[in-house]
Amino acid sequence: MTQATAVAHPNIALVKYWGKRDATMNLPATGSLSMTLDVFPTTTTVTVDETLAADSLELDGCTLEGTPLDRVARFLDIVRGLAGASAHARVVTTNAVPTGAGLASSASGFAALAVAASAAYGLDLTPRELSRLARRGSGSASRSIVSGVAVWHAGDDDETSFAEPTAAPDMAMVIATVEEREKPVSSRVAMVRTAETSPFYPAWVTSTAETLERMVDACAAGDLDLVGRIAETNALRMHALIQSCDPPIRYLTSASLTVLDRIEALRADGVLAYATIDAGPNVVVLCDPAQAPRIADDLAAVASTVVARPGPGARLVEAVA
Ligand code: 2P0
Repeated sequence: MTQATAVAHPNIALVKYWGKRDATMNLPATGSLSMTLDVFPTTTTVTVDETLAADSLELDGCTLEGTPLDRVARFLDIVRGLAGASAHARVVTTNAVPTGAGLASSASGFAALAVAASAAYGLDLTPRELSRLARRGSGSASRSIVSGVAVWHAGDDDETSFAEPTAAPDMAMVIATVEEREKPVSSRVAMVRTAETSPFYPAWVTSTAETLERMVDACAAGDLDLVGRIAETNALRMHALIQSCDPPIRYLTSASLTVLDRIEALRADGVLAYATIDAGPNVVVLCDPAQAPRIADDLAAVASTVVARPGPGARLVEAVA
């Protein structure tokens, strides 16, 4: 029996991943760029046990079966394939996300699982190999392997599609939660519908490649204002794209728009603040760390707020042979 425990944090994309080129290998249609957070860690322990008849999954004290377990078991199959192993495993995971904060992301989940499972099955993977492995579980998880700001290269194949650190200015994010319910359509399903039905999808794919180049340059130049402008434009483009599906999908609510209005008002007051929004109604404000408390105070009238800073990449915290 071998056991390993890993911790990983969610990440928020400033250039979004929306669309796949290859669903089997989970290769994205475009590259993306994100900041790994220092809040809401996921801790996952994988115990490889020859006596188990099947894989099992426990999340926050509840035993899960069906789709979540199938997804984890398929991921463990990939790890077993790499390790030449056949034993099943017990996966026990806890999320430190306040219930329904909209950040219980598959990114921290599969990043922690990639690190814990590869160690438990005796693999010694490089950060790049871990990022490629995490990508197979969930695309955005490839970025949570990396500390701070990460660029995930779209790549041409499994070997070339991974995330790695990239130079960036110091920044903070104010997470403004306006709603806690589950999203109506999962990202995975919505991405497929977008590619199949939106006439704007080809334009998204070509324009995002160019956006990513400009974002990497703005980050390297340390130009936080330009980073914010590019990020907000990219996020609103993604939502316009998603809304253009047939049947349409709309993640933004009136509460999201209220936060966007306030961010515009803060900017009019000279505060550096730009919005990004994932596949849900909650808004994340990119800002200068010194101004984060002021922005959080302002938004507290309409949302519950948490300030996040760049956080660590996924890491092994314990391994028992
Ligand atoms: C992102 N999102 O870049 C974008 C923005 C949501 C909105 O990555 O199918 O859960 O597991 O590869 O990683 C959510 O997609 O999708 C996501 P899969 P994932 O953060």
